[in-house]
Amino acid sequence: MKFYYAPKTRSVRIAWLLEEAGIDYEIVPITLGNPDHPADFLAASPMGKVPAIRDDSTAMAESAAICVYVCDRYPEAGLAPPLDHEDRGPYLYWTMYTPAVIEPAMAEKMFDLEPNPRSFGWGSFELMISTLEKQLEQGPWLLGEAFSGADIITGSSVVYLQMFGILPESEILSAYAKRCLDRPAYQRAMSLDAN
Ligand SMILES: N[C@@H](CCC(=O)N[C@@H](CS)C(=O)NCC(=O)O)C(=O)O
Repeated sequence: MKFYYAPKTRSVRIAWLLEEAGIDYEIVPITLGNPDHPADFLAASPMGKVPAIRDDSTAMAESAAICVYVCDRYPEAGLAPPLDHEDRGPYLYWTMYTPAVIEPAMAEKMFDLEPNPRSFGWGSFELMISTLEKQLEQGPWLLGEAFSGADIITGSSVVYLQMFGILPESEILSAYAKRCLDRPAYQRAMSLDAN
């Protein structure tokens, strides 16, 4: 698998995913802001954004989409409930929670937008946090005892919220971020940034 990567970006999510899944990958370093990206990268990522991958004939970007693809394509990694499992719906919901809810809510917070929970598709920053907190009350993971791809996408976002200093005080969410960071695969993913 080719992994289009840039350090200190959302690429860490996919590095974490590939490390958890035990998939061999070749890093293709991408220089952000370069007006002349390689054609094979742009074919995978039309907006020129990382992370992106190429796996045989499949080329794609968008971290949550990559996560769903990899977990389904490599089921032996055990990172996604099967199609007919009762956790499949919650797994997809919490994987998509990052692009659909957390990231727009982060923009609301960081750019000081007036909250409008009924009109904004992401609800509001506060609602995003309280909904996540409620889901993780039991834990340890979003689906309970089973760690899944949803924790990679949404767990990495909770780590980002903490890094950006906008994670409200929450024992539940801080403990969840720590559980994610403590995973050896996350550590290996982060060590790529150090190289
Ligand atoms: N929704 C995308 C966001 C990707 C994204 O915005 N990546 C940033 C790096 S964190 C990027 O490539 N920015 C470069 C640019 O826009 O030129 C995902 O989750 O994969």
